[in-house]
Amino acid sequence: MTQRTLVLLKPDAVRRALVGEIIGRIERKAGWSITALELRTLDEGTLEQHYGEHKGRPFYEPLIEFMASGPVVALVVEGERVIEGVRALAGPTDPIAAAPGSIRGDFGTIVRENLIHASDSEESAIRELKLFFPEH
Ligand code: RTP
Ligand code: MG
Repeated sequence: MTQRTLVLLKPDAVRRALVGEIIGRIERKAGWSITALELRTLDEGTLEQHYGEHKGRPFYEPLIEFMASGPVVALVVEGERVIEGVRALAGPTDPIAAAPGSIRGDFGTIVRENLIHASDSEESAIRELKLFFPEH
């Protein structure tokens, strides 16, 4: 089942120069390919749409502020079961709970600054790809 997913390398990944390391892990997965990639600073409107499901939660405001604090790398990854696959490479949300070998487990610090976003379902992927790469 070929899928597409939206991946964001969060501002901490860019600041800590982990972009190459993280993209390398995605590229090494056989059969997956990167079909769009861009460095961009996200505005609050885009972030409010992207993380709208969390509005009202205590971590929402600091999350939006963090995600707007510097450029992110946005990419589209295409391949076999890539939605589930990139989530598995990333590891669980909380880096402390994430196993070594996963991106968050190897490099994550605190739960908010966990380096990577990846769409969590087909519905999310469709919505997020439209938001970030409408022309794609
Ligand atoms: P993401 O949406 O960024 O891919 O991450 P996720 O699915 O693993 O986690 P989610 O529950 O959707 O949370 C979105 C992002 O909000 C930050 N967060 N902070 N308690 C906290 O301080 C807290 N909880 C979540 C993280 O950056 C998380 O990835
Ligand atoms: Mg999420």
